[in-house]
Amino acid sequence: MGCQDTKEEGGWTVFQRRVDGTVNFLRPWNQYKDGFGNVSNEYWLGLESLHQLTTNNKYELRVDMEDWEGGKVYAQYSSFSVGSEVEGYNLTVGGFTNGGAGDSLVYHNGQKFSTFDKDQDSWGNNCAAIHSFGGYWVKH
Ligand SMILES: [Ca+2]
Repeated sequence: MGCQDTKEEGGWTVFQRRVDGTVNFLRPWNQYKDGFGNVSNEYWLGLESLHQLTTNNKYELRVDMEDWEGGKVYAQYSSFSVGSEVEGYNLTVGGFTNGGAGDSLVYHNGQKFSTFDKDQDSWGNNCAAIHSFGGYWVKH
């Protein structure tokens, strides 16, 4: 991907894109830290880059989703930042606007980032490992 590249789309920096399943998102911690995938298709920017971006500038977060019939919804947050590695790359979001997608992030606000090989969720087990998703900010 050129792991540190970001793609500007209408003033937005795209840090995750999932389109067609061609990229495997079930990856270990170090790849979520550094980034992976292809910037022109499916990719993850990387936690360290997200931390640097959101530390140096104010960011909003917008999550766009489109179904197979072309229906589009989004969720938007007026503030978004990711903490340092020492802080577990914890998530901070605020100011939710519902564009039809609902709010799936406030519940996880403040949580550290977890992957199957690095359990930082606040649950007794490792949510990312048990449910076999890639990395995310998960409370439970
Ligand atoms: Ca845990």
